[in-house]
Amino acid sequence: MSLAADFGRTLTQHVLENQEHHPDARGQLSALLTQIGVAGKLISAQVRRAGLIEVWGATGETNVQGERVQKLDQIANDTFVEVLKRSGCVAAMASEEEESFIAVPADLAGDYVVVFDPLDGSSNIDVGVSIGTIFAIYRKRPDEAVSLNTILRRGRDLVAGGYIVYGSSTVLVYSSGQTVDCFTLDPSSGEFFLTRSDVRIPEKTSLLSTNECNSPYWPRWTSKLIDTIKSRNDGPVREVSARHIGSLVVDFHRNLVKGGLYLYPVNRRTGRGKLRLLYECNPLAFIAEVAGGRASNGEIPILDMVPTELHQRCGIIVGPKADVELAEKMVRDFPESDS
Ligand code: AHM
Ligand code: MG
Repeated sequence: MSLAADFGRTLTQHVLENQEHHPDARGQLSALLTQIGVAGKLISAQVRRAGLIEVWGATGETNVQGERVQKLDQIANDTFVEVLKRSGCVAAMASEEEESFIAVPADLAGDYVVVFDPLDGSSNIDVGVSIGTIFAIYRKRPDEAVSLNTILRRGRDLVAGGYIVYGSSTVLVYSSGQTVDCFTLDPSSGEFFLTRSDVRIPEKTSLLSTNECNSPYWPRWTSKLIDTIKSRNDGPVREVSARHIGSLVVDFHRNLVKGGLYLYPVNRRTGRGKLRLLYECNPLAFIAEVAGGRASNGEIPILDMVPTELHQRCGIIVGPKADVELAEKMVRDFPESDS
């Protein structure tokens, strides 16, 4: 990974220069990625005003410009939907905030299908803690009439994926399969500039991210894995530390850069996971794999899961390859049937 190696290169330049290396390159994917950058800037501007929006919302639903106040996750959703619709590049989309998928009217429809979580980390919105948008892009199958099956695709079919973190700075990360690259928004010029290129996830786990208060609901293997990782601190130097923000996309981004393992296993009592396969797990699994890491539901790679419902949830372990493989081994070694 090189830090700021090409500082000065904008997102648009980078997307256009990369298009010739992409098997799917026809210009529309580049236009779409650029428009996602535009949506990110619009949402970022609203996120920076979040506390004010909340105050205006609480005092009569009208802000100082006389506009109706909406919740931030609604604003983010509407912004993403509108920008994608008008891009001319999208045939269908699905959002974590929408009950059903959206088919784009024929006169505006393009070649791609986009799935997204417009604002991940809902519990952190009102308290000024970092949140983000997650997205993933498929190419629509030729001549396919848009239906639920247009959206229910394996992550392995993705042509691009990424996210935007609204943190101490606004960072857009994307990959179209070759490299993972990060762009930071310069608020004064309104441009995303390349700040990290060809990010590779460190091979060693130095951070552990999980909601440990869920341990009573964890499957057996989870505590065994965490004990094993913590036992690496038996030597004189601390090898692993805990970091958990509670916004998946932000936890993921920090782990990608610094080398962290994120876990949100299924609840052993309900048999259900919390995180959504299409909008959260697949895009991050795609980025993790391109960056040399791994993402698994404990049995198979996340990207190989075949979705059967739009809002399907699953368990996830994502991070450095060796420790995700260790988790998969623990899933095999400590089956629930033995408990
Ligand atoms: P959201 O999409 O409604 O924000 O829910 C997903 C979020 C993740 O960002 C986060 O990691 C997780 O839920 C936290 O859940 P919990 O409070 O159960 O630990
Ligand atoms: Mg989410």
